[in-house]
Amino acid sequence: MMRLLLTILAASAAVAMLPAHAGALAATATDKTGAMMSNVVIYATPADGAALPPAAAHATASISQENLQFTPYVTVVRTGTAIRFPNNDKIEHHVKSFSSAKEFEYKIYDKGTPPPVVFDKPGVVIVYCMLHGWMRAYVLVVDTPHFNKTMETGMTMLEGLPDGTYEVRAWHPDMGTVRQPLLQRVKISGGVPQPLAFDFDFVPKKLKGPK
Ligand SMILES: [Cu+2]
Repeated sequence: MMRLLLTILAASAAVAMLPAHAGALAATATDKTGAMMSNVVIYATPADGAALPPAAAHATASISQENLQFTPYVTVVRTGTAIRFPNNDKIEHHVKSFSSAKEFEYKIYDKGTPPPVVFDKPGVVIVYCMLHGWMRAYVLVVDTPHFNKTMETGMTMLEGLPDGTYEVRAWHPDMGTVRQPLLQRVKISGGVPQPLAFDFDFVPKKLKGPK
């Protein structure tokens, strides 16, 4: 009986760890022609000053070099995340960023994974390979744990958003560091996912590959 009681207490404690009221956001992104857009980063920050949960102590991500491309093309991380850049090709790459949010460089290397780079400032970081002009990756560093990016379907979900009002931004790599993300305010109050549509006024550039 005692054991059962303890189990019930433990279970209710676990439930109490979750936000009392949490909802979700179902975002879609379309381009100027109405076509669905992938690789759009959607991120939400509390508009009502609500505190964010602390960042994970050792958040990591990975951007690999594979078949003469960076994979994935677009990465979104919370400020403080360490990103590794493994080279899975049999040839050399020279990885470099000139972006003010994070300048770094891995001189020519052809195997293994160099030490990770900690992305400690919010902003857009463009990653180049100095040997292969078409190779490019984008990292958007954001001050919130509530983010995702749209899939081929142009859709994505942000889940586990505590109830409240949010500023939701949508950014595509073609906007670079210059253009501001699209912005909408939305109120989350549990229940069914809140739909939110972002309509961009351009058509994404075609990605370049090895010639
Ligand atoms: Cu390269």
